[in-house]
Amino acid sequence: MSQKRCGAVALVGLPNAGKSSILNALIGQKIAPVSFKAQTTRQSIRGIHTKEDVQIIFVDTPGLIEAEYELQTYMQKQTLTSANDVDVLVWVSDVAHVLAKSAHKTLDLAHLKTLLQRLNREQKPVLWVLNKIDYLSDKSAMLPLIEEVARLNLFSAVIPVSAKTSEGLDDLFSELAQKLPEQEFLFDADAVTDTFERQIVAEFIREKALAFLDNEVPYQIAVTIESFDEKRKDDPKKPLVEIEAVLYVEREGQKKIVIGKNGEKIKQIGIAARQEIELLLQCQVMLKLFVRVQPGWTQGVKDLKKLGFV
Ligand SMILES: Nc1nc2c(ncn2[C@@H]2O[C@H](COP(=O)(O)OP(=O)(O)OP(=O)(O)O)[C@@H](O)[C@H]2O)c(=O)[nH]1
Ligand SMILES: [Mg+2]
Repeated sequence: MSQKRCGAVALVGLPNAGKSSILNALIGQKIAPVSFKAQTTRQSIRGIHTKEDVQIIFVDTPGLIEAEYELQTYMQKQTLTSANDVDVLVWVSDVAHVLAKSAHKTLDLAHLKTLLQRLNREQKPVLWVLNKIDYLSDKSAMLPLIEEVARLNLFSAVIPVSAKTSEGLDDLFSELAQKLPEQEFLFDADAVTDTFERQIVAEFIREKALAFLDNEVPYQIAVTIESFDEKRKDDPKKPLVEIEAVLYVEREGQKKIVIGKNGEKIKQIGIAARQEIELLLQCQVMLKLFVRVQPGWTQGVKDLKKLGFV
């Protein structure tokens, strides 16, 4: 029997690079919130993928930014802690972004080096993933860039992928597998995540708030699950999970915006979130959303803890 390999890999990088999308694509199920807006991920979330003799625990992390308020400080700590806890790091970049910058000679490789040093004090192997290659009509456009970066000796491999089409993800998995320690699996072979369903549900609701609300409002929303009633989940006639969640905002004015005229906005968020949650829980869901004001919650450690950022 061949020896099993198992280990943890953190997906790190700038906001919006597609880290959460890659996690979802790798495990074949959506557990991490995704949006076209930056700073979607606030808390690290783990997805597990097992193939033959290899099990990889992927850790999705918040994108790296300069923190300006307490919530962002919390997010950055999540990323640093996750990077410390794993065996291998994957630096994810948006290929279109990187190519545009390198074409204009604004790609700051020294800055990249500094960011990586901050994340990788123990000098673990780092892979560079160029994501969103589905955007490229000519993939050879990446070659000069890959050669330039190879000369820096920062990365043990460069792997072009697309979370959208899954192209390159098998290569990523195989490359990572070689870098993991030989040891028994830490989870069952069919496990997908060890993150609580409640947390994923709260994140899906926040994801829809990001999708349907503009400006700073969605960034000042925290979602808590007040009740998660599974009593009727195994009802053979009509399986149902009943969920009540609260969207916390910072100000009265924001509460009005989230609710919308005649409650239209919150209804829209609720319908979209319910559809996503039903896919996750594989049964019908009754979702009730409430909006409350917690003044300045993004600014204070005490409020953050109260709202589940521990
Ligand atoms: N075309 C294309 N779009 C992608 C791909 N991967 C991600 N996206 C899009 O890029 C945007 C950002 O994706 P996320 O997965 O939320 O990015 P992230 O790196 O987790 O972002 P943060 O959580 O803010 O750090 C979303 O609109 C995704 O749909 C890809 O391979 N191809
Ligand atoms: Mg994310």
